[in-house]
Amino acid sequence: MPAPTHQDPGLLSDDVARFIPSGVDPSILPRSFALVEPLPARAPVPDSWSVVPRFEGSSNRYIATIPTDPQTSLYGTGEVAGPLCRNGFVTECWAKQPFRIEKDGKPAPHYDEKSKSLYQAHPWVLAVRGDGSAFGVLADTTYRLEIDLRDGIRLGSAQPFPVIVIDCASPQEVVERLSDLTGRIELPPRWTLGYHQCRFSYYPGARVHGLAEEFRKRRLPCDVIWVDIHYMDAYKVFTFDPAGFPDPKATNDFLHRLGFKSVWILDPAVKVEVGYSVYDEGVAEGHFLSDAQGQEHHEWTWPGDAAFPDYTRPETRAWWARLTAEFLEYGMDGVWVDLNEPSPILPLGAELPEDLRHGGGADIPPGVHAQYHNVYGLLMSKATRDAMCKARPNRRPFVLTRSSYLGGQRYAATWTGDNSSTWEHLHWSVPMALNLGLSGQPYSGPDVGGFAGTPSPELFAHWMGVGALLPFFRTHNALHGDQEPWSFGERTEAQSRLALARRYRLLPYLYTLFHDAATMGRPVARPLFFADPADLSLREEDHAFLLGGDLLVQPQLLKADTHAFAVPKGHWRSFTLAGEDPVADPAHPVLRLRDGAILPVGPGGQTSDEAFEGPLTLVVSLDAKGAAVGRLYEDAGEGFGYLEGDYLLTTYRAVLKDGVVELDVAQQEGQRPRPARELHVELLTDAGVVRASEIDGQVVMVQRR
Ligand code: NBV
Repeated sequence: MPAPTHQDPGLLSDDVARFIPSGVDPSILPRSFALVEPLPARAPVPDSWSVVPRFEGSSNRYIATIPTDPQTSLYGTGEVAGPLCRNGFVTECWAKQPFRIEKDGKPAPHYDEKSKSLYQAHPWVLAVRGDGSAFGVLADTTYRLEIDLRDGIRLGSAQPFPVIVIDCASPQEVVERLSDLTGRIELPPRWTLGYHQCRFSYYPGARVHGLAEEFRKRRLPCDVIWVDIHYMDAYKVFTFDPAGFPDPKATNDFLHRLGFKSVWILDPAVKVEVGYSVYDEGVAEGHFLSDAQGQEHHEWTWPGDAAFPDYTRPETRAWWARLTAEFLEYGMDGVWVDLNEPSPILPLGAELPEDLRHGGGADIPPGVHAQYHNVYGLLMSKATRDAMCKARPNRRPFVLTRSSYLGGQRYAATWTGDNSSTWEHLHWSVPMALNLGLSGQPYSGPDVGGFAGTPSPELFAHWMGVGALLPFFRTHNALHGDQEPWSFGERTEAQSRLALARRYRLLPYLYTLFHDAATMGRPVARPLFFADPADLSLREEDHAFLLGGDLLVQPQLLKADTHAFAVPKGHWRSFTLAGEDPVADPAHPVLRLRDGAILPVGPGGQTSDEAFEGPLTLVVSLDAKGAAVGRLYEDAGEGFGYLEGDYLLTTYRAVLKDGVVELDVAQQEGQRPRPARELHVELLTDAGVVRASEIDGQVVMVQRR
């Protein structure tokens, strides 16, 4: 018989409890990296607490099980390919660069729904019961952990681990409570919400300039150009290729003049080369991981034999931050940190030995790589983010990381790694972003068009269509064919232009959602079941999704798409944004607005700055009672003035009274002056859109307070 569960006196708040396996001394449990701060228990867990894990095992296998009934749907587990609903799946929390052996016998990056581990580790499950109430289970360990969801929830690891349970009336509340525990994103610089163009790699610098000019010439909105590893001198981190990128500052200046921002990549691995200052400093100051015998450990990566910084050491994080701050002097606006699972390159799939030694320091105890592997990316992200804040105290940091861990949203946004140019991967773009959002990371997106391979024009157009409506919107590809919006001919370019126009018009709403993510931990892209958690028919819908609470997105994600969308109760009126070609094109998701909602829409533009200037349109969909409400968050888009009150959060309200729709500001918060701008109102009715002046001869009254 397994030992009975010992209930640690562990009520952390009214709806959060921590459990520790019996016989395990809590003081030997490793430090938590998921939690923002250690959480002392307030009181014993009450007898009425319903979700109690059952612990079993000892010595080298620790199991915690939580039975679930057949109506309970399981989600989360972080970055996973395949369907949104995770019942029946097994995930291994172990950050890993996935690959497969191709027909030619060579390994290539690849993942699919059978991949148990991807680049990030989120030891977290969200369970939604039949009645719509929900609980979440957090295994508070950084060690390798198996999450088996084939029959209830079964968590297994070689090390003992505490389990934190959050139990609430709805999945939304569970996700918000999770963000109280593991932190929220910082409000990102507004430009990062625009379109990003990337490839492996735009080389040389002149090509980067040409690319930027092409976007402006073709009038395709774009905010950010990305610079991948070929800018480095022989792939040595913090160096520049003298032939291709002799003057990186000039490249950044050029981009800035055209209204672009730039993000440049950094890899953790440092080439072993005496005379290369980064390596020499690393050796002299003891920054690299060593083996059990104390020998510096090397792996084969892009630059050849390389050593790996030990980010558990505060001195190493400070060293990395100093190098990054110096790098930023060339004018990069953001930093992309890659390969930080960490992944050697050859042989593909190789991993750092689990017995490597991490030095730790301050609040991180020394330990083996088995303990710190899963937080390598999180600690690298933190060091990089800290560097950005220190180097530019008046600018918001932007870091994109490939590897991360539960809570990593505190330091960086993420993307879903090396996907492929297939319809299947287009589909997974949606559930992957949704499950990341349900795991605390609201800021993610796929490589639009697919990283490996070249998409057909049709696939690229569909990917642009849906990518424009996911939180992070970046096209990226490997060393294959071109993947710019104009690379697939005129029709695809026009489709891409429309996808971009939608994104840029929706930016005010999206930015409001990012504000909600930063302040309340609400995901930006949300599963459809958030609209009605007790409606079982919505649980497996993973083509359609919600942006915020009001906008329903119905994309065509498969080539021959026969998907029948589940739709929440209520009246979700479809609409097009003014200026859109109303001819239905399956590359563009159908947009529907919830009845009772007001959607703030901007004028669009070539850059995100333009998209926040000029007229504001409020798209109104009245509910059966003739009322609607919507919110708009505005601030400077950059800097930290918003923390001192320089923002404006407006709640607009529309009410139908005697045939007149009256619209006013129901509430406002913040001290930022209301911009003087035209306000347009569009009322969605069952007969179509009516603009303010046309509403049946009646007038829309806009009252400002
Ligand atoms: O830096 C090159 C690539 C990058 O483009 C990609 O997005 C990362 O996921 N990087 C991986 C290293 C090499 C991959 C084959």
